[in-house]
Parts: sequence; C-alpha cells; structure tokens
Amino acid sequence: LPISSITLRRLNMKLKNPFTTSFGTMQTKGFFIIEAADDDGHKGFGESVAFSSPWYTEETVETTKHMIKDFLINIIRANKIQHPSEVRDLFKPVKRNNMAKAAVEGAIWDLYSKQQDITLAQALGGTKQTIEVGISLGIQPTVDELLKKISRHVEEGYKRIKIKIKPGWDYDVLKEVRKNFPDTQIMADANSAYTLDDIDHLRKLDELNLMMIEQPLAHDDIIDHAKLQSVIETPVCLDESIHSADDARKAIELKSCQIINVKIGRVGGLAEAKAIHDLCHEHGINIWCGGMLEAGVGRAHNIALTTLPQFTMPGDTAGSSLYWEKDIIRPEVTVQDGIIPIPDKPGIGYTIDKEALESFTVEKEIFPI
Ligand code: OSB
Ligand code: MG
Repeated sequence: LPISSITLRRLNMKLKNPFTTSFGTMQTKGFFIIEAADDDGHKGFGESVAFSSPWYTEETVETTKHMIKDFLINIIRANKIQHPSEVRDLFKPVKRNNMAKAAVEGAIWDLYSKQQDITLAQALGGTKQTIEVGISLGIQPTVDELLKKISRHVEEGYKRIKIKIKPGWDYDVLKEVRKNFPDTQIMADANSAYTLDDIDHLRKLDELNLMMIEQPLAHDDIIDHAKLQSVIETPVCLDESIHSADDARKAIELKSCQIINVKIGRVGGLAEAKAIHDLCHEHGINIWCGGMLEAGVGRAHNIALTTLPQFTMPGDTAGSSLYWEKDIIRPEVTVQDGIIPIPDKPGIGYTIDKEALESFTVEKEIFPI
C-alpha cells in the first residue's frame, strides 16, 4: 500500500444552526482533513471528529493535531502496510486518542480502495445498496420549535427522530412529542446527564414507547448502565462508554445495553468499527452508525460503514444541507425518504470540492512518508 505523503489540513466550518446537547452548545466546528497520497495520483481522505472542547470525550482538535504530528505519522513512516486493517495494530502502542487514529486510518482506507479501484464499502465488506438514516435534534429553545422541526423531518421521510435530553428537558418534552407523533420512531440521547439517583424518573420514559435511550449515565460506565437496564424496559444504547470491540464484549456480557451506537472516531477507526460490528452480529445486538456533526468526508465514511449488515437501525448521517451552507464534497450527501444510495465511484465515492476545501482551510502541513 504505497503512501508518499500525508497532508494535515485544519478547517473551520460554521454550522447552519447551533447544536445543543446536555454538555453544551456548538456552532463553529474545527477539524482536520487528512489526505494520504501515493505517487500515482491517488488521494485518500479522512476527517477528524474531536470537538474544540473535551466535553463529549477527552479528545480535542488540539490533541488530535499533537497525536497525528508527533506520533501517528511517525508510525506510518516506520512501517510497511499491506492492507489498511493493519493500521489498527500499528497504532496500538499509542493509548486511546481514538479520534486522531481514526482520521489517519480513514484516509488510508480511502487511498487503498482507490488504488484497488473498489468502493470503500466493498473494501469493508459492506453489502447494502442503500442505507436508512434518521436525524438527531439538539435541545431547542422551546417545545414548539422542537415539534416544528420534527414535523419537517418526518415529512422529509427521516426514518427516526433522536431527541437530545437533559434534566429539565426530558419526560415532559418527550411526552408532548409522543402525543403529536404517535407512530414515529422516537429515541432520546442524554449524553451522560443522569445518575442512578434518577432511576425513578428514567423509568417514567417506559410509557412513551421509545426505540431506546442513548448513554443516560456516566461516559465511562458500564456497571451502572447494567443496573439501570435491569429495571427499565426502554432499551439502553451505549455511545460514549464504548471505545473498542473489547468494551462492547464486556458491555454485552454485563447486559449494560441492548443496542450500540458505533462511531468510527470514538472507536479508533474503521477496522475497530468492523470488529464491533462482527461481534454484535454474532450476539444479535443491533447497532447503528452515530454522527459527530461531520463534514462531507466524515459523512462519506459513515455511509460506507453502514453498508455492513448488522447496522440494522437508522443512523445519524443526515443530509449535508441540514448542517452546512456548503459542504466540501460533490455531490453533497442528500437524503430522500430517509434513504441514501451508496455511491459507486472508488473509495469514499464522493469527490472533494477543492475550492470549498481551500476556503475553509486555516492551516496546512505536508509530511513526506
Ligand atoms: O452523542 O451522538 C451524540 C453531536 C455532537 C456530540 C455528540 C452527539 C451528537 C449527535 C449528533 O447526536 C449527530 C449528528 O447529527 O452528526
Ligand atoms: Mg450520543
């Protein structure tokens, strides 16, 4: 797998709408686009997903840069790689920093697929021709605004609506949503806003027929989640708590969750995501592909991963235009009736809009390999 250079580009893009979770509000997104190139003109792209502040996990845009520049690129330089699935083991000596690892590994997967003239979905062993997606709605200023947004996206055909919750914006809001949308697939994501002291309150959600509640308890917990799952009917889905296939194995064994949200960045790359997929397939655990408010490159990677069969539930990869005035890929990701067709061009299957990429770039560094 010849690689001649890795380019690190830092971009700043402004979200169309601020996105509010239980841990805070985001409006500008800083991230890296990693470009891995060979001498034959192939270029593979990866996107980093850490936010500017360590509120979701401990990684940030700055830690991503430090890891890539000072450790990960050296590892790529020092090793011959035959297949992108080897990158995961090469990166093992670096503890955690999964989002930094995934950005580099993703660029190499895309480069490899283009060298082989196959799609990234094929390189991963994906089989679906289309994928189903839902949308994640941040905490809104009023319940009325939330209901309006849900109406719009239900009409657009999104397959499920995820609603961010926190103490004070949970049961009453969801009850109102359920009343207005009795037949819509609804789920809630708490981003770790609760503790076991809230069991009685969380148990009330059982009457609302939610698809699942995502990450209700601490970001690093799988024990309390098992206690919670044993006393509520609503399926628990883990997001923040799962960083690897080993974490997934332990959570399944402890019955900490019935569903797992797989994010490529959070688990350290596509090879680890696939390992979690295979494990969950074996154990009959439903999974879906989460989102990190990605630009087009990250979105394209999510789409390719979701072609694997155990992604049985709609993911968070909504259309580009819901997040950005202008995305960095062509065509942009568009969603019709909640469905995205899988592109058939090699690699991620979308081309980079060089002009758009340049216009959002605030830093660029090229590393020869
Ligand atoms: O927990 O899934 C999450 C956004 C930012 C941080 C964490 C999360 C989210 C989302 C939005 O839910 C996913 C998306 O639309 O990309
Ligand atoms: Mg989540």
